[in-house]
Amino acid sequence: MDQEEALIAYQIQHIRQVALIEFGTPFDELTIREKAETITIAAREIILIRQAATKKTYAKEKPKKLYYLSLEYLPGRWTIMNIINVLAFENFKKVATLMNFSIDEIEEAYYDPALGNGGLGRLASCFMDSLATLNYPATGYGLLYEYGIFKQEIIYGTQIETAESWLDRRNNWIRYAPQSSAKVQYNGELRDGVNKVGEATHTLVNYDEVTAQCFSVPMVGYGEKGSVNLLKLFSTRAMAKNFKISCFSAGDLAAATKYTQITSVLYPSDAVELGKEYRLMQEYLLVSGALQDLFREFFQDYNDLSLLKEKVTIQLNDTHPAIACAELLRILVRDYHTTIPMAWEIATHCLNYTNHTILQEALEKWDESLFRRLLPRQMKTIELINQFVCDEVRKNHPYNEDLIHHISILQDGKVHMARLCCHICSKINGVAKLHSELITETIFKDFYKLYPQKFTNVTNGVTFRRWVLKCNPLLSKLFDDTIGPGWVTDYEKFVNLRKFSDDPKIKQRFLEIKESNKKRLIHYLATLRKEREGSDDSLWAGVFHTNKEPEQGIFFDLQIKRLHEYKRQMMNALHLLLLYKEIKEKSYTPPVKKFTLFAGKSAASYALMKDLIRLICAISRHINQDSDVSPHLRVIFVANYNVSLAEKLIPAADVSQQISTAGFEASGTSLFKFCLNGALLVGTLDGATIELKEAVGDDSFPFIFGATKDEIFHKIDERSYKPGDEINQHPNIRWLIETLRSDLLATYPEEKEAFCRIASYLESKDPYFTLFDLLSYHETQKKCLQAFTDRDRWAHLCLMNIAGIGHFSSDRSIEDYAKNIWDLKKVPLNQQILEEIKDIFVANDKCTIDPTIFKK
Ligand code: F58
Repeated sequence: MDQEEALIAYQIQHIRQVALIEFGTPFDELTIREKAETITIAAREIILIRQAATKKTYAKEKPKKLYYLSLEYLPGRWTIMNIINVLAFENFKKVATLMNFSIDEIEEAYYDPALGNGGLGRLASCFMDSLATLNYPATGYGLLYEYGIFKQEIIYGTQIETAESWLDRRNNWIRYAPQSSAKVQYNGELRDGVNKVGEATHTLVNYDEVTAQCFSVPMVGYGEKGSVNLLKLFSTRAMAKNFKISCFSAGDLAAATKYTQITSVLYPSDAVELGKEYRLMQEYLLVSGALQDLFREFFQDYNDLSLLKEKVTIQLNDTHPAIACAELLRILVRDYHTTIPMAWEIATHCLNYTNHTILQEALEKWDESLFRRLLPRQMKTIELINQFVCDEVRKNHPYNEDLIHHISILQDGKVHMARLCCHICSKINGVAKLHSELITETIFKDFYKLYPQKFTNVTNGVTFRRWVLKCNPLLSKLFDDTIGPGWVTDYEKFVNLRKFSDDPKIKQRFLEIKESNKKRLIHYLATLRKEREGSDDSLWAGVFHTNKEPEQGIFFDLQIKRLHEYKRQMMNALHLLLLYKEIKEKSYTPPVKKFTLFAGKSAASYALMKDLIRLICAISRHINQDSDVSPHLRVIFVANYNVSLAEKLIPAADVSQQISTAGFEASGTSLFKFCLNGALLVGTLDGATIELKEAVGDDSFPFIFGATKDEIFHKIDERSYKPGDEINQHPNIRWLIETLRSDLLATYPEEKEAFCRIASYLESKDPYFTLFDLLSYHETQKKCLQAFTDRDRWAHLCLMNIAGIGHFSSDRSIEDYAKNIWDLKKVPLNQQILEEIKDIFVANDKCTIDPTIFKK
């Protein structure tokens, strides 16, 4: 038996052993779910070894550490990704064959961790991957929501939200971490006091105390040298102390479970008072838990608080954890007896803030009264901070109360969280160049005047490990064979793909890979339908096929992202209606068959976007059933978009739609995943598209259209945009509005009402310039179909696009943060420590290898 065979034999035996220990049943007799758990537990061994070695390495080196605070993560499934990251996947495939299980089934056995809404949460997860891969000492903090983002079902074209109980089944990657659990106080009254150096302090009495139990998940870096950092998630659920039995005895179950419920749901609706209170409770739970853990770790290594500045950096992912700005100051003065100037010095050095949007409605503001009642100490601290910063500003800008009005953290009965961040944080970054510029000109204009040195940019990126290595093995192999396998961790290698963009064999191979990914996707969608509806007929009616075999050469056009007005799925829907009209009237015949696929969730309370889902589904139904149009065009809406679905959709795309109103998409991140998987971008000059275009080169980026940010902002400032003018000037647009109000698409009254609402909205407001950009969009889409017919040129363009993607690896983003914001150094995993820990495992391993294993 050679070394590789011995390893495989060991792994098989290990899996069999785990099956017996965990389930008391031989592996072959387990259910798929049990098999998946068994494999997870077996795979965990090497990861726990690396985790222990990482911890010991950090303990030895005592490096500066990053504490990343985010209310959201969207990690995607862990098991297969982790196996890939520890370089065990090739062997694992052989194990799967020998043990007769399907890797896909194992992957599907777990639910997606549903801990985030969209881009912001997914970005946090890409960053966790890169931090571990690049050996940066970092811990992520978040919440373990019982019900994460809702599960979306589409029933008769309507979005129905159901609770996603992703944690129902146990997940073996999540482990209780009692040493990081924390006590968190809410409500109560303040008693004045002084600390040991005479600074005024406030002590809380008569408060409610909640235990935040901590659970940790290994964040597994890629490759032989990857570190294993931790993601620590707090939960209040299963803690007996959090259940107020006295309230229960008095007949008030709601009061009894008030604190066990804090982490029940991801961002509960903020439309009602209770919702707001829960959200604020969640935010403080995370902040308090994380900061307590941070100090615990710090005092394990040091006893001098003046070192905190050198040893700790904290990143706030949006303002959701902004209370940390007040809490860090408060803890330093109240619990660690620093002077206020020293606390200020530390906090303003350690904290940093990333902004993800310029949308006013997304900037967090809390009612002062609620804040004061729930978090009296933090409110007191904010008042002191505000007094201080306003005094300072008044000193430097006398008689300028207008400025104070704009920068005061407390204004009009609200606590402005972004303003708190701007005053306290050391660095404030946007997520793409355009966005970082825009925040200094719009929402943070006054702060930019006060603190220009704080503002910087870090353009987003995505991890190439999940977003091509895992989800697109065929294309990954093509990269191995062209630019060499180093691309997985060396994003700069991608430029070398330019050399292959004119190589006929490579182009042909690229096209074949795309075709095969499309086929794989269609088969997957068909099985989904079958599972949900008992029959896959409706799916096959929705896609191009011959006898339930996907047709070849179809153009796949994807728009997959959260539904929002500014993302303008509406414009895509209207474009499809126009296309329908032209095909029906025979004024235009698409040069290639086009398959448009939408996916994305709408916030439960976002009525207009729920109407839009109805519209897209109605358009889909109408087009797919029309015998004149459906031979050329098909449209489907795929329910319940999440990370795992994205992994299946993106490798099959020919183009992606990045068509936001210029200026409103801070960055976007799916554009990078599409590009990496060889899809071209149809879009506006917005967010990171501008930088991607620059990196790829204009000639290879031909499908840009629409108004620029300057045009849009000019029109907004002048209030000069009148959607009615578009309707009057363009018969096609008029036709669209009339069609929405007609009986063409609607099949029942609710649909008719929804489409009429959309028509009125477009006609009277159209705040995101849908009608304004629509016609140039429509033409660009047609140009795109035409371009697709030249297969050779298309393949060349795709390869040129991939060659430009390197810069948009989250590894590069993390290097930028490390250098420009965190001043963080890499700490390579100590190989001697790793070997020592491995030895302990081997010495205690009772598993003997059965030499006949390959013969059975
Ligand atoms: C997104 N924001 C941006 N927010 O929209 C996107 O352009 C950017 O690429 C991405 O962040 C990463 O920087 C985003 O996802 C949310 O999901 C918020 C969650 C909390 C409520 C408001 C939306």
